Amino acid sequence: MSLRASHQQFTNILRRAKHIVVFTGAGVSAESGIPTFRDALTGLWSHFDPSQLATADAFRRDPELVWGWYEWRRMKVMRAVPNAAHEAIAVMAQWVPKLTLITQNVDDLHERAGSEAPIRLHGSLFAPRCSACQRPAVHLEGIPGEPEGGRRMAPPTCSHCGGLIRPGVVWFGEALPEAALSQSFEAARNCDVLISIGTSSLVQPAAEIPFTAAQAGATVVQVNPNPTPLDHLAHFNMRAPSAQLLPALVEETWGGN
Ligand code: BV8
Ligand code: ZN
Repeated sequence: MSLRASHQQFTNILRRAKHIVVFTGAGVSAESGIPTFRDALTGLWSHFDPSQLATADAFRRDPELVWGWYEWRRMKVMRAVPNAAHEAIAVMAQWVPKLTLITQNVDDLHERAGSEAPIRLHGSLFAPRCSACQRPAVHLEGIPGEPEGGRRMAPPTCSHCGGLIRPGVVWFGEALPEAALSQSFEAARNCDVLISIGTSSLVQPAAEIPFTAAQAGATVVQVNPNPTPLDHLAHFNMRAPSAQLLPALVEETWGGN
């Protein structure tokens, strides 16, 4: 099939879709300047392996190092702005009868671009809670400065029980929120199209979601400049950065009419 014909076929599939799932990973925020998980973390954290820092064990062993890392990441997100990919996803939701946004990211750039209530599989940098009694906590106002000494910062303590406040994210080895997980697999089983954007498709159980959609008969589209384990399954592989590709895709599919 010529590239043109497959392109035509592709935009027709999107235009006819009743339910599209958009499934995002760190790559969708890369063009907002937020380092992805697999990029060597920049600057202060370049000699740390994220999967060694993003664990309850690391927080128990060195709460100040782990809290400082998350405050540094939260600061980067607060100083960032949503990019054209986040915005195109929010616009797409206005054209599609039903769009379910599922994100693995812990930043708030989808919401700040206008997407409503994304399903959050791995929590949020903006929902700290007590590591002992689990009560929600609030961050101090304003943007945290570069964590003291560039890497350590004492976590606040819970006003109720004195426990250490932890980031509201799902760490490696922790269970994902049950509701988010079941809603995500339900959407994957019932959608016409699943668009996977900016994820290395390595972290489980999230990485299972596009496979579930394909098994249920959905058309799977991948947007990623690099190869991933999803390559052999995706019906359409768009080898491009999402902030470049998505606005053009939305314009071409829905903009003209
Ligand atoms: C669980 C929150 C069980 C924290 C995250 C084998 C050995 C050891 C462990 C396991 C194993 N098999 C499975 C596991 C379990 C583990 C896992 O999957 N490990 C992997 C590494 C093998 N999973 C877990 O531990 C999960 N929990 O299994 O619990 C359980 C059950 C019941 C009861 C108790 C326990 C929990 C996983 C969640 C971990 N938390 N985040 C934080 O953020 O600090 S995961 C973290 O990595 C991110 O949230 C993200 O979701 C995830 C994956 O990263 P991606 O989003 O894909 O980003 P990545 O950097 O990898 O890739 C970016 C992509 O973007 C690249 O492909 C790149 O090419 C592309 N890109 C770059 N620029 C652009 C772009 N794309 C488009 N445009 C661009 N411009
Ligand atoms: Zn507490």
